[in-house]
Amino acid sequence: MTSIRLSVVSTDLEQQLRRNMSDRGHACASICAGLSIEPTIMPIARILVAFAVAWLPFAVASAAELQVSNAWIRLLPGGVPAGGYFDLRHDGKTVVQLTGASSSSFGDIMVHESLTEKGQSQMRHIDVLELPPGRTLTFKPGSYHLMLMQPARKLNVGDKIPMTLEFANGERVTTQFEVRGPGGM
Ligand SMILES: [Cu+2]
Repeated sequence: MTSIRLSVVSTDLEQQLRRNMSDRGHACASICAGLSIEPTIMPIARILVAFAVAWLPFAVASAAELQVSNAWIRLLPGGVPAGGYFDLRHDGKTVVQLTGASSSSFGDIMVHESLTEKGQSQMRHIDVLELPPGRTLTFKPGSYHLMLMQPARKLNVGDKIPMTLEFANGERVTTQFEVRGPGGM
């Protein structure tokens, strides 16, 4: 539970820092896009980072029920929305429901499933994806994927993009997604 509270705190804080920056009338688009923080705000940020690091051992211990691995983004040419893929392992006791994802790097993210119907490949929007205990959910090309739309900036192969998976019980799991080329994997 500690990890949930922690991630919510840091998200709120990031928003607050951004709000502070824009309240003060700074043209901070490029700074915000790079997620760096103005020098005057640094002391607050340092305290918060120290706080987060102090709690890290507890966060890791309690976040173990939901584990994301092999998280990557497939970058496609020509302005096509990128796809987000990962394995989600659930070692908890009850069913969890994945409801969506968010990232400051994308304006809109949807959970989709690719399927072939009558020889036509299509995508279906998914509101809630259930994951029973002891199972691994695999997002991969041709199957479940995160549809990553409205990129905040140009992505490059090798970039690491933080992405937060959101669950119906309020839990949030943030993972770094590695940007790869169309060949992926
Ligand atoms: Cu899609």
